[in-house]
Amino acid sequence: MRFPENFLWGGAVAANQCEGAWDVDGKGVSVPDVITGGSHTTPRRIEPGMDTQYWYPSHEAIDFYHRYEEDIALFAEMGFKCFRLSVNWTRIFPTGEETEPNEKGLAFYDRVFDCCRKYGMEPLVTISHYELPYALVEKYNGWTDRRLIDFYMNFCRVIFARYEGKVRYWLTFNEINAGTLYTGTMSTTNNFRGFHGSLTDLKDNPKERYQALHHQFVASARAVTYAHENYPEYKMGCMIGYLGYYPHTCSPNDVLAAQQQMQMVDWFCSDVQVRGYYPSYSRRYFMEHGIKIRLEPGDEAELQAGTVDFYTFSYYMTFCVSTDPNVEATAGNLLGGAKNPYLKVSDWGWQIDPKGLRWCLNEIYDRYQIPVMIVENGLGAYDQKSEDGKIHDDYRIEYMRQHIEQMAEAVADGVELMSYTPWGCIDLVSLSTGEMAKRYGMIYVNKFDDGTGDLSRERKDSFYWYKKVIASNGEDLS
Ligand code: BGP
Repeated sequence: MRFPENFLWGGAVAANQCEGAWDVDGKGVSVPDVITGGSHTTPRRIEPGMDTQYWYPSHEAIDFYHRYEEDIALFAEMGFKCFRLSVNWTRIFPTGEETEPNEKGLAFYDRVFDCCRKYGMEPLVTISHYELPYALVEKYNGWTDRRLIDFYMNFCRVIFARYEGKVRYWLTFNEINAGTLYTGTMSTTNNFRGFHGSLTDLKDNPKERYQALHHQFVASARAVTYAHENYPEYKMGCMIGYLGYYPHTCSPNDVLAAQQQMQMVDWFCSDVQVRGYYPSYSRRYFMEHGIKIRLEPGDEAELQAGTVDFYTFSYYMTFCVSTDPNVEATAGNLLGGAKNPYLKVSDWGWQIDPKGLRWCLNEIYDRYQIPVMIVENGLGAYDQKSEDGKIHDDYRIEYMRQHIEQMAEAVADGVELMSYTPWGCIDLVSLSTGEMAKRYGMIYVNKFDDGTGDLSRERKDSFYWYKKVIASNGEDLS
């Protein structure tokens, strides 16, 4: 067997990209609820006015809130052993500051986790996946304010207690390293108080961003320590949006530039969360960029105490790094980079690099020596129905086959890989563009960017293929 016997095959979603029901059963307004839909060519906008001229894709999304039973039954039919999802903070604490949680929100996730358990599926729960009560942006400027650590801990304490016995694996923040990039302002650090307009006009403030990120590190460490002390069966993980960087040429300048990029984008956050302290290279980076992070007494001890049990990451692409400003660029989810002439790109211009996955897995495991999970991977593509009314997504099957082959190689290399949960196992709203047209699913959802569609679900060819892969524990990739 190429994969361990108890390997967790499954799929991944995030609350704000699939649930819809944005104002149902006491739910508050979350950051994604104020972000409009865009496209390949039109940037998304932050428009908290809820202006009817705009389309807000999270409001209905794919209505997982009302259709979770059907969806989880379909996942079970594929044979999922694991389902990664997130808890929407504003279902539990609508503004983030309430002292009592919203019972209807808690009850929803009870139903969802019970449904997973019914099919023997292990829930893997992201506590915060690119969402925050919008009220905390207006009042505190997002994570720049240290008081958010307390609000986050209230949230954690409530969900840890409520879902004991139903959930074992928790991730503190989705792609926490997005906070090292300007795009993190919208998605994770949420320091955009008072702003409305196109995301391309959102001003970057790295000093604020890194301070906000520090608060997330402390929040993550505190949640990990609290979980370890109170729920010994809980396993706590970090989650990194991993972007592999190759030097564009063998010029030492490019090699060093690639190394520095890897340090600050890929390793910095997990070095803090896995090792428990700020890495030495970050000191120079902060000094040279005029960034001074305010640490309170006790922060360092908390970071040291609250290290994670396992490492998880998303993997979509790799880039090249060049010191030549004229090289051709290519697109990405968190950041772009220099184009790699050896790689093909997706419909959205993301470079496809299965072997890069093996390389990343080896780098990660060599560095940390703790279990690793691939919690996102997949191909966003335009799916067209064929004459027979079906989606024959052989391109997606090919993408997954090649990546799973490289996972098997990495396991043979000695990497302790626990799971594979490809992103958007059911079509959902895209993070970067807000589109439905960018589909990742093995299950098609009849929903379109003009708001039409009856939300019905259909199996794509990849559905049957992945079912076979899971049934054979990754042996049959034909
Ligand atoms: C990751 C996010 C996900 C997801 C994915 C695909 O960065 O964690 O939420 O959306 O990227 O990106 P997109 O939806 O932009 O295609």
